[in-house]
Amino acid sequence: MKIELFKTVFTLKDLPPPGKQELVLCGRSNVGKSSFINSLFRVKGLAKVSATPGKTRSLNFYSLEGKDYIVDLPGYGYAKASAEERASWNKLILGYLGAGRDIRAVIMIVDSRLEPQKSDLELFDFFSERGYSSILILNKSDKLNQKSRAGAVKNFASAFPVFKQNESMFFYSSVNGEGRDSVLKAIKIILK
Ligand SMILES: Nc1nc2c(ncn2[C@@H]2O[C@H](COP(=O)(O)OP(=O)(O)O)[C@@H](O)[C@H]2O)c(=O)[nH]1
Ligand SMILES: [Mg+2]
Repeated sequence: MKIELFKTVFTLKDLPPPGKQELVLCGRSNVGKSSFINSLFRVKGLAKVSATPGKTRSLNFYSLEGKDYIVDLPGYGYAKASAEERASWNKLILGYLGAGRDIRAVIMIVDSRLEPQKSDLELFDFFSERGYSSILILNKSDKLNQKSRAGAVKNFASAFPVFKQNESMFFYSSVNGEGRDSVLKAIKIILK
């Protein structure tokens, strides 16, 4: 699938007009959202991979096949975020969600090496309370051994019972390509 950066949006008045199908990409800062985009679509350097968490404060609209959008949200709830920063995240995201757009699903990325974090649960609740369906990406799976992989399945399945492994919950690694085919397939089903 062909992808390119279409627009970087810092304020709501700069949102591109609605009408296209959109997939929302979210997760905590540093969880690997940019690497996910680059590896999924095999475009090096399309999304900037960052060493310092919490830098992106924009909505990045990527145009997929010239027709749909993948929208990369600013990282959510990183440890040092102030109340003010959280409020500005909320304002931007709520404004975006309330703008009458055709949002098909939310792709939520988590770090599979960690137990589900409070901010992962908050983020999931934020979208599910508003009626969005999600896919869960258990990222950085290249870092797991067999035992920690089994632990991750157990922990995430119990924290997020709505997800089914290999249907709506996938191990993923931008390093070794695990999960790429399955996630692309899931995306193609969502975007008609
Ligand atoms: N081992 C491993 N590291 C990853 C993976 N994905 C991202 N990273 C690393 O995690 C850090 C944050 O990645 P980035 O894509 O910028 O995260 P973002 O802040 O969510 O956009 C970088 O050092 C990446 O190299 C992965 O699948 N495996
Ligand atoms: Mg990023």
